[in-house]
Amino acid sequence: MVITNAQDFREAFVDRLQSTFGKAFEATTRNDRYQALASMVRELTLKNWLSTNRCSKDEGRRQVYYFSMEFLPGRFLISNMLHLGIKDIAEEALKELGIDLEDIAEEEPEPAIGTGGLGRLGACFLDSMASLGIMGHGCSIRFRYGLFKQRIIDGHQVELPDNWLASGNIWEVKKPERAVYVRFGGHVRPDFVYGRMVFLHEGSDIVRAVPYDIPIVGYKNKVVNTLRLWESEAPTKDFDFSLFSRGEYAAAMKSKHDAEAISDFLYPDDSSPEGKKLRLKQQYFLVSAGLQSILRHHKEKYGRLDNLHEKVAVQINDTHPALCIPELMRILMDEESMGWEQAWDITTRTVNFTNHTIMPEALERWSEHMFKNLLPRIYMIVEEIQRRLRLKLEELYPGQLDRQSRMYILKDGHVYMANLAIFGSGMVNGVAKVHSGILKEHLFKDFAEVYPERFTNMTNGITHRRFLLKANPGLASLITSAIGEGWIKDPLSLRKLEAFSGDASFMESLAAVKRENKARLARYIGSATGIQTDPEGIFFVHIKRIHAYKRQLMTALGILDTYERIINGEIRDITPRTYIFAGKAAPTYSLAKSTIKLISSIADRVNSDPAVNGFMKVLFLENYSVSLAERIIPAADVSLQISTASKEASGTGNMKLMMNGAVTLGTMDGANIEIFEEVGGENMFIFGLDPAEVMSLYSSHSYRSWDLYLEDEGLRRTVDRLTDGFLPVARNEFERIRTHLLDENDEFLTLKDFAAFKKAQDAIVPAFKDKERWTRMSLVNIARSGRFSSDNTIKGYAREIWKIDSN
Ligand code: NBG
Repeated sequence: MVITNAQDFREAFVDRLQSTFGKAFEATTRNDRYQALASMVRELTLKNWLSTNRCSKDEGRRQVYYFSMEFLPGRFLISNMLHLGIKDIAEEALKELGIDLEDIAEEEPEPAIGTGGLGRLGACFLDSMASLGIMGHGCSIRFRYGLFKQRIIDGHQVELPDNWLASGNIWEVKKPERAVYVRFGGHVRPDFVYGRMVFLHEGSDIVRAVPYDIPIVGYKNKVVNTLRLWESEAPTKDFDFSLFSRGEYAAAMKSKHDAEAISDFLYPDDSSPEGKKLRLKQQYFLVSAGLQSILRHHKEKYGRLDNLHEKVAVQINDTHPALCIPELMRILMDEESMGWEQAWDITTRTVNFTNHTIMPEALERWSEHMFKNLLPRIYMIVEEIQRRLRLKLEELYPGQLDRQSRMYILKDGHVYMANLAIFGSGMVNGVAKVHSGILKEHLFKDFAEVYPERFTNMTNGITHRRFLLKANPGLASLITSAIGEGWIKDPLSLRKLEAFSGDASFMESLAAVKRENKARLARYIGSATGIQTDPEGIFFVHIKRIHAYKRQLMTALGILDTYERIINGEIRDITPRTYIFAGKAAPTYSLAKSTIKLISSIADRVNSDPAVNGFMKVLFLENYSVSLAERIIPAADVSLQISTASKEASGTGNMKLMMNGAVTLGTMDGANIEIFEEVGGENMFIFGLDPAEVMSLYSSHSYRSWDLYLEDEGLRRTVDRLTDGFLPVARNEFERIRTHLLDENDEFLTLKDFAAFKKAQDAIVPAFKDKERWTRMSLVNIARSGRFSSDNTIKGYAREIWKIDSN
């Protein structure tokens, strides 16, 4: 298929449609059209995929493998078309046929294999690696249901299974011939073979891991990398026939079911021992399957493993894949007969670790008992790693047992995954300057003293190709008309836009693009929720996972307060304001789920009050996803990034919104601090405690939220509104939130920062009304966002951590 113009494309498309579905063009459905188009794009992709694989074979370049429990790639169709350079002609061809590309793209089921920032970052990195010509691949699990689908029913989050693979996935290629086997349970028997000690793993349950590869297309460079997702199966494929023929049907089906359960759900509920065991099984499954296939590939190519660290870099993301360390040791020693010293040297030069949060999730640990039963050989290796760690620490800090034990991997009946990850990695990094600083000075302080050279920072980034070029075509073409298309390959050149701040017609067009994007979002909101919003007003956007530290609660209380001040006549300015929320709460996280209900209740009250609803609207858009983000972000005026300082490792939504010209209302936290360095206080609204203040407040134990509540009348009124019948719900509905704020002493300092938040929010209205000033702020944000392209971040990883060229 050679396509050079719209006419060729149209003919090929109609031909494909008819030959696939055997229907007249007019009779084909939206889904038929999606399938036909996607199959054409896939065909073009596969050709490049083949040549990339060949070329990497020939050149022997170092391959990067990015292990992550989650990836959130979003839909592939339009992005792949853009990267192949065929979007414009395809769009034109489809238009001639009366088909809207954006419309049929909606047919693509969105991969539900991630929850938030960690997964989306992985996807941005894959995009940048491919676009920069780095041989970098993703490694994860093909979760059949992944994360839940969110519905909001009567204001409550309801979780439904997301069967995203129900009608197949056109982008994946199943590779059964590359399947590998992963062992669980059983026992290990040491033996001597030709005078050498070997470890025989007996009586274990075997699970078959089958890879499904998804092509990751580089931007107009013919490079196609791979996202490899593993699916678990029973080794016999169907069920254990010997059990079945003995009449043990239940047992036969159970082993099939147990094997398949590994790749059923992302982050299964781990409040029970069974749930914990399943999570640990998933982690080992991912790591073992991934490494076996990497090593097999490496051996096929080089016939040896002693050069593994020169040709392979493994990046482990959060501690979920930290078992890469003992598993690589196992393969090198048990299967390749390498000695401990050499295997350890290779492992620590191959593996690197990124931490993505300082929340308790960062400190994953497993019961030693469960770990040992499920992974007996890996446990032995971890024991030996611990023994060597202890010897090293005793040498460094003789007799200082407290200090030593803080770094232990095995202690008090648990396996500490972060300690394993740090001790077994070459480099350890956080994801923004402040976060990496906190890792070094607080969370991982002891290790940073032992290995200062190991710790570094890599500030996160986002792909400007998906979040600007694809998501905001109006802005992208305005930028290209002003500075040419060089910014797509060199995002730092967005800086050139600043020269246009005095160009009235450019600035007018910039404001017009934003207005159009807002009008488009308003139409979508109207059709999805029936609520009318005013695109002339301010669009406040707070979109991300719902979590107490991200303080959606503060935004909600702020709306409640503004609303009351308007109806009391304290605020007379009736500039229209629309507050847009989206995000999922973990199914077992009751405070976060109450926050969703609170936002919905405030929405019910405000949106139905004729005194304000002509100019004030509150919305919670359900089922936040990459696609929904792509819809909302281009239309945002104000980006809410208001986490409790020190808690948000980086944030990447802040970067996506900035790049689309939204102005940040935020705290000095995560990458907001670096955004501040770029744009300065004149181009964003900063408020509240900074990380050092928060940490000293915590350590001094001097904060009492009750005192604040009693002292500040305005604050008291707002908090009381939760439970005094003001909202259209039962009075005890938000008791949980009130308890969190007062009796539990407001862990995330929402009340403490509230006055500063109100002030900053109030300052936004006059700034917005000064159209020239606002458009200039917006331009500065866009122009200085290039630093936050994941291309930059990946160049940093390539240079400092993986030690490869990224041309
Ligand atoms: C998230 C952090 C974000 C950060 C992303 C990507 C997890 C566990 N962590 O602040 O909360 O931007 O990781 O690094 O999703």
